[in-house]
Amino acid sequence: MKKMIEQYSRDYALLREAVEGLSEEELRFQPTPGKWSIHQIVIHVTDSEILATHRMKKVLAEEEPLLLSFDQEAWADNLGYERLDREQHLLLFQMLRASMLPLLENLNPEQLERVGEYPDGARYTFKELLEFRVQHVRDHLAQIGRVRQAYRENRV
Ligand code: NI
Repeated sequence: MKKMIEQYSRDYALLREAVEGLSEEELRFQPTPGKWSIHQIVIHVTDSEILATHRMKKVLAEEEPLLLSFDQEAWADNLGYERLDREQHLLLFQMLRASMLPLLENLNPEQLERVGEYPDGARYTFKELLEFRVQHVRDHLAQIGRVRQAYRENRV
């Protein structure tokens, strides 16, 4: 659990590192029409974190609460991710993660096993929701790597 919390608290630095020093052209590059740019990925990661932080708090605070997911493509399309401020979203991600640390550092084993349920009946423990958070950033860091590769190939 200690390792999981360490990873959780390191993700902001990894995300920051992944975009640091890239040109605006590279950050805005879309590998194919409809595929997210690195800029859009950063906004998505933060929006996802807002909702997931809410879910994690619900599971800790309420008895088997209802969990809701979001239509990520609709959010990216209809909220004008292009126009949103990347720096603000990076800082928001940092604050969301940092604000959860006092909770995470004081969890007892029973709290880790608390459960929330999605409308389709899928049930997840707090521990699983936390693991998904670390995995989510890992997946999108890999995606950022692939977009950078496509950008380099596109330029030659
Ligand atoms: Ni995602």
